[in-house]
Amino acid sequence: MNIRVITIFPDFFASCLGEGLLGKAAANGLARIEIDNLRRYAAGKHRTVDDAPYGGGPGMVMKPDVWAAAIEQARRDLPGARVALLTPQGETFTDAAARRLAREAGLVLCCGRYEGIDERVGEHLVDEWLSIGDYVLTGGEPAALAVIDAVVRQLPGVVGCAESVDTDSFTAGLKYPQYTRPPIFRGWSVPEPLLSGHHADIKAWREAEAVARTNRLRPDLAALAAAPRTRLAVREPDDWTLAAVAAAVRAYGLRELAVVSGDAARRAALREQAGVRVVRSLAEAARKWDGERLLCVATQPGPGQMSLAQAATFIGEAPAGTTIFWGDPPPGASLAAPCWDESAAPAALLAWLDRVFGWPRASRGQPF
Ligand code: 6GU
Repeated sequence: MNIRVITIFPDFFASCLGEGLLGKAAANGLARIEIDNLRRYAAGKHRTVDDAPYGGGPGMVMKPDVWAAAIEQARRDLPGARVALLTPQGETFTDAAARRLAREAGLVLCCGRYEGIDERVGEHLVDEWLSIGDYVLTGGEPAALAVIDAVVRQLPGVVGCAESVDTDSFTAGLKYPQYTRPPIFRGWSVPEPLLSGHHADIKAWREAEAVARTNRLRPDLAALAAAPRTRLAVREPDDWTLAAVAAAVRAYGLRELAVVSGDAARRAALREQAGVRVVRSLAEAARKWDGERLLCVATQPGPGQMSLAQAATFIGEAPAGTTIFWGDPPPGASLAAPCWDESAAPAALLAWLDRVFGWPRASRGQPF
């Protein structure tokens, strides 16, 4: 992958990019990282890159012509590259964004300074805006380093063990804790299952720890991390609803879509459709899904309805997975509030799913 950083502080990057896995990735030719000095594109003896803001006020604003020349040169040199502006106003950079960017042939990172770049650059010349979190840095350079590090480690071959990239934090919530010898250190012992040598026990312990820790330390990620073990089930959807819920299942990375239909002809037709599980009755299917939780997004008010946050925790806490059902709830089912009329357009269900699985939005890949 070709990465170019455009900056007025080229020296900022030298040592960081030469060290560790980043340095190795560059040496092995897995990532070619170039630092481009923005001043190269500035005219005049002083190579001025900024000017006073229109409307007055403190600070200087980086000039659009200089940035345009640098970005256009980058697009010529790295055809098809994705051009990102680093700004605290950008979409929050996440591990999912790192995986997305790692699939690009090229990446151009434009480091502005905090006072800003002429707005027309961000509006017309770049493909996206990235921020690394809700705090203000003096410039985009430290953010660019963080982005480069996270993207490069996703490139095939950079981290020796591909499995390690997949099992690290955020691919599926937080990572399980690790221990090495000695088995007892200052009276603190290594959890028993890890010493047992039973691979199945170790795997189960690690999965349970990862879920428990995600719930405890990052409850905001709990439902998100549970998406791959969550099924969405709907009863007798019309074509529009079916298309909408299928798109939601893909967008949020849910495990599957199940369609409940009492009509044999409809079931036969639905079975032709790829990626849809077709079932005759929820009760019958639920017996097969034994051990999983069933959560009904309520279509009528009922006792014990869960708030959004409670529902997210409920989903996150279930190691064996959850089926979210939209339709008339069977007696005794867990209910998520608020309630809607099942006959209403499923917009409210989609909004509910977005609140539970679509946050933080940037980590969910493409919006739908
Ligand atoms: Cl990308 N730039 C600056 N200046 N501050 C930030 C940031 C970027 N991300 C978080 N804070």
